[in-house]
Amino acid sequence: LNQKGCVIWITGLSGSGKSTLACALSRELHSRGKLTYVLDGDNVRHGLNSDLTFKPEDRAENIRRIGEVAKLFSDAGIICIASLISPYRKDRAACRALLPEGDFIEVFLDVPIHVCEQRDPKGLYKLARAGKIRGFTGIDDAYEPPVSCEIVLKEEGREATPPRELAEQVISYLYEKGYL
Ligand code: GGZ
Repeated sequence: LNQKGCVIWITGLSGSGKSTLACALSRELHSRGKLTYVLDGDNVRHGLNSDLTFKPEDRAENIRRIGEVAKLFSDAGIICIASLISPYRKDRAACRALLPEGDFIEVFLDVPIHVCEQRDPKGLYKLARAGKIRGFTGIDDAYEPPVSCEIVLKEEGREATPPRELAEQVISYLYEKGYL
């Protein structure tokens, strides 16, 4: 296997498009003959992390475990794409610290909350506004945006940027840094 592993860590609000981007990125990399693995918060919470809730200490543990698993994939030479809200800076920093310099690539999917709320694909914002979900990220739980990260993908307009275009920006970065 002629491939160096790394972790592409996608952080952002619920509804920002993290899972969609992870999937698009994975496809693009496969089409270039690269081996990838996607660790999606929402999916991993059904299995490995099914014992965890959304209270801050459980989110921290969710992020910690996904960070550790991502490191294993990266060690094995696989490009691991982690997509989870990972709202707290300290937890993301701890995952970064597990990897050799440069191998943790933090991607901030920067979509304003009003846009995420308009999309509301699962109706969760609506439930959170109605007080039926407590501690929802961006409503009554914090999201701490990265202060310095490798890639910022900013979406402002009403029209969502096609995921392939967002994925291409990450791919360019990977070329630049010699991962592709
Ligand atoms: C935020 C929540 C919550 C609360 C359920 N806050 O957009 P989704 O639905 O499909 O993805 C979200 C997912 C968040 O899981 P993560 O593992 O990514 O979060 S974290 O990194 O903070 O551990 C959302 C849904 O679960 N969801 N309750 N209270 N998102």
